[in-house]
Amino acid sequence: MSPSDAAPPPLLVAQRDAVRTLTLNRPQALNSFNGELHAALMQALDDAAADRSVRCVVITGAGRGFCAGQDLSDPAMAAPAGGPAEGTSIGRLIEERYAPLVMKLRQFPTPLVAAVNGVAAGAGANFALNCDLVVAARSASFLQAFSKIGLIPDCGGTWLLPRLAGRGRALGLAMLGDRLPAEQAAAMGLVWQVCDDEQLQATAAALADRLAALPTAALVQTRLALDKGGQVDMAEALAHEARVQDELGRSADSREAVQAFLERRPARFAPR
Ligand code: LHQ
Repeated sequence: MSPSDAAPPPLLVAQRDAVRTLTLNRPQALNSFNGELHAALMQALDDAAADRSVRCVVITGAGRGFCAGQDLSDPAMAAPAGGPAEGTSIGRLIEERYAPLVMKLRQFPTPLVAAVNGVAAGAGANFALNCDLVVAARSASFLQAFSKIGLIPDCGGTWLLPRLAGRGRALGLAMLGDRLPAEQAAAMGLVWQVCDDEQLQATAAALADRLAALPTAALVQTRLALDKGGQVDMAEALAHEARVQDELGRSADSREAVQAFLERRPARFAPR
């Protein structure tokens, strides 16, 4: 077999300055998740997390789609009809693949930008929405495809959608499973920014550069604190803010930033 006969890698990894870009690369199946893509993505996220030169990760898709969720032709999808709820292969698939992926994203040690280049469906939509900032091409769309195949939103959708869009809109999106165009997704609060299709990668790169230039630990603690703030009462949120602020306030990043402000110069942050 010549090298040109080899199957293309399911995920492309590129680095520019402090920004690592991961491109889902199964365009023939709208970058839906099979076992190989899932494993490559988990490994690439671990690699980026371990590489201290990486200060922001951008996730995008090759071809005309972002990600169509679970690959429905994957043999792992063949759950026994009417079988026991516990231990079916679909339940295992979620526990073994999607839940660890979502937890990795929510706890990721750098900011995450989703550059949604086309349709994001099912777990693919909620995968994008689990990133910190979502930039979408104007022609992109979001689709809670689950109800149409007799399932509920997964990949964290049941937690995310009511928080991002409110209960009423979450129910409309999840029950009807309509294609939500990027502009409407932005109006509902799911998406940070919509741009012209040809500007998507440049827009995501500019956003990633801005995030990479900020103190990474503060950005990550911001995500964690906002997620916590949505679940605790004010007293607990205030206590958490005091604890984290105390820790961050003593960090080299914060000290350097304050000093740079006083000296009217740009801050120089050490690798994270
Ligand atoms: C696909 C897929 C796909 C395989 C397009 N699989 N080939 C997790 C774990 C366990 C259980 C279940 O749930 C989950 C989470 C989930 O993600 S469930 C939801 C799974 N995703 C879907 O139900 C979406 C299925 N896809 C679609 O509805 C459409 O393809 C959308 C609306 C995304 C795009 O429509 P079109 O732009 O018209 O494209 P297309 O349908 O023609 O698709 C293009 C190709 O991609 C086509 O292959 P072909 O060989 O005919 O060109 C599709 O078969 C393939 N493809 N999604 N999920």
